[in-house]
Amino acid sequence: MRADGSAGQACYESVQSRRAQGIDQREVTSTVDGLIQARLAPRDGAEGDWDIAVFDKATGKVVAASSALRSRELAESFVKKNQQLIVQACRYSGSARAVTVGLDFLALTPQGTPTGVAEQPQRAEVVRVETPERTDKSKLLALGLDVTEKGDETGIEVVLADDADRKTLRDSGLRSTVINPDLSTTSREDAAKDREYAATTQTSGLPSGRTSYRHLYEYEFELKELARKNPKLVKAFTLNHPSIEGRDVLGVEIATDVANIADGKPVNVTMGVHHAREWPASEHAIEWAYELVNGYQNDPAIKSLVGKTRNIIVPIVNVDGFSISREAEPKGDFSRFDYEMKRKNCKADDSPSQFRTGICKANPAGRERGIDPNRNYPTFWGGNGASPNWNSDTFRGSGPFSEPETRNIRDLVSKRQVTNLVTLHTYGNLILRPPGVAATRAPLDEPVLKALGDKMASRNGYRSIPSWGLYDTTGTTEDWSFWSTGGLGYTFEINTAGFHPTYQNAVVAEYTGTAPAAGAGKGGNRAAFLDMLGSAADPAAHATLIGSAPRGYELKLHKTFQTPTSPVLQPDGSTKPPIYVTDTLDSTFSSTGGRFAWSVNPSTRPYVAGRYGREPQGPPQASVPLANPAGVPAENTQYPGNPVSESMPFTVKGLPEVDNGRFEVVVQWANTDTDWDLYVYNAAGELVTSSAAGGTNSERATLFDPPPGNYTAVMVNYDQVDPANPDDWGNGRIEFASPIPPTYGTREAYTLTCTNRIGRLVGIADVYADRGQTVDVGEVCTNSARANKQRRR
Ligand code: 0X9
Ligand code: ZN
Repeated sequence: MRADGSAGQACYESVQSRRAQGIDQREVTSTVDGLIQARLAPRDGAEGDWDIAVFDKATGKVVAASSALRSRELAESFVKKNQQLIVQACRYSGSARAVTVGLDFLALTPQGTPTGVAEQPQRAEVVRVETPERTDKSKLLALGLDVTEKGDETGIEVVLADDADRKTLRDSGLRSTVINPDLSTTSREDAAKDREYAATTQTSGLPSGRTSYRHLYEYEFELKELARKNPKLVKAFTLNHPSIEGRDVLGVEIATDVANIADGKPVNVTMGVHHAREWPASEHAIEWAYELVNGYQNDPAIKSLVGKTRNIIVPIVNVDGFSISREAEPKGDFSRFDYEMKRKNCKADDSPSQFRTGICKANPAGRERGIDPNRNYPTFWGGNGASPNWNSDTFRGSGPFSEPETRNIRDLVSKRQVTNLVTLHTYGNLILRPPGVAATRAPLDEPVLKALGDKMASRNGYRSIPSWGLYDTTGTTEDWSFWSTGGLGYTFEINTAGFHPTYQNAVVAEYTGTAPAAGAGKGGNRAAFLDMLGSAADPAAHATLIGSAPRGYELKLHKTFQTPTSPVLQPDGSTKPPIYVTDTLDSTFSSTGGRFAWSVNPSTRPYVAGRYGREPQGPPQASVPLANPAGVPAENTQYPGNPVSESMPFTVKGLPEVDNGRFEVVVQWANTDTDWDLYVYNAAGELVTSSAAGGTNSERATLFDPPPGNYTAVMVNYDQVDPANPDDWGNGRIEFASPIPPTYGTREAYTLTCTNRIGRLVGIADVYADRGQTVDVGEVCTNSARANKQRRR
């Protein structure tokens, strides 16, 4: 197709006149009941920016579209046999007058699979599984069910897609209660509410005013429009690696004088949709882009923060998955062919051969195809908390960074000084910080990470906890970015109602901090993101290099290191040695002459810096016996709904007398078929820890760093073999232990080099910089710099 001028408009908006500037069209008739794929490719090497849209001729409604930054587009959606279609190509900008269009039609069976008959969809439900102990969590995770992030100390919500899942859970012996008996109905109701909201609402309170979940092509177009309308402030860019299906992945950078990416300002990254079905994640990310652009014009506080930082926003990391989920028929039944609930990417290489065929939207493995991009990063990769099985929702992939999605983020984070990073997910109302694995222990930066996480949580009403607090995960985004670069990284789990509940609740209310969001009246995610931006702008939260360099000289910071993955768990339960992954960090500062300040991450990787802990300031408290009151309370499986139980007060002392790193409440009884459960409350009546295992003859509830004060242990008689002859608990006691001291590892340096205007190396130095530190590297562009710097050690 060809066009002489550019249209500069949204190709998907409407069918244009054939004569309109920058437009070309073809009419085609679908040969199938199935899918259309319309691709654009550059012609004769001329790139430019062309977009594509496919319309239903009868109604003029858009069927599929794609609007990325170059002329490599894939528009894909469902069509009916003999449907009349208009394929419209639009020249958005650039000098390419022609572009190549390719159309494919793919027949599908009614079940949405190209090869066979789909199994009957079954009832999908959400249950809350009681996991009072970490061992219960491990047991649950080993079942391979679809575990959500909605949970707390004693339980977690799990999606059961079918009878097989129900049987798996039943056979495990874990206790559960139904939260939502029919997800499919909820999904359809939510879609209807979304249509109603969009039809009756002119503009929402969001920065963009948007009222409905965007399509991939809308994200793409809006990002480039933000850049076109604000050329000095916003730059849209294509990440390095196209997706498996060949889509470009887009981001925007927002900064004063945006083109000058080597100006030394700290970089704040916000991204969404590693997981296809988590649509609110990308909505919050793109709204944040609008927030910064609007705020730069209208809000002096935001303008000031934007002026001190560079902001990168990648709303959709997993574009293939998102497109499929967003364009799918809403089923919400979590069956294999429920593409709406797809989580992973589209890689098929690791599947058995019969599942390696077909395009992602129509393949025999359905939504089970692909790799979980949030298990594919190298840090702790291959350990517990990810699956080695191709069809698991947490499949880790064939190796660390095997996927284009994770490589894109790797390239971004390795080439810039990303001091702050938020990766958005749904759901659970959580702000999670590293580490994802309990055994790793907290980093030395724990107080910094916790303080910022807690501050953001005070805005959106989420719980701020270390990631492992819910359950172990390995190979996640910020576990790599934080432990390898020192940039402060968090996962947000937005909303509590599901992966993409109603737009009004999960996006508008949650972003703006209005009812019914947990952050109502507190500022919402908008305010949490502003806190993150404030942290990026705060030199105390990262490190700063100062010195002087002639105009036009380039400073480079370089670091190469290796990090082992976890020992690699195999599907048969055996373990192979860890893989050593080499990371190379390279960033650039471009001198404008004279004194400079360059905001950077600490030179020592948190991974080798040490682990957080506390030196004991005194001995631990002596063990306290827990006396069993007379009698045995009646059996009670409904606690705390039914309060029947036994309560035993105890007191925890503090400094200067004792220093408790933790306490454990321990109780025992005779028979493992008897079941007592243990709950511990503080003086304010808050549950602080619990232990409610089944199949044991003891319970053990732990609280770390317990504040001194009065506590109450509560024993609930969950089950007796012979209630007439009860097996009472005994030997109750509170045991105390000292805090674990911190450990200190090694320090690492950056290699700082300076090249002059013709690219010759004129200075080199090792630079050590800690968090919060400002390090003067002096006249680094003179040859004596190396000697100077080495003395500084
Ligand atoms: O599992 C994930 O990748 C994230 N949760 S989600 O439900 N959005 O898929 C969170 C990972 C970090 N969480 C834990 N370590 N628990
Ligand atoms: Zn997620």
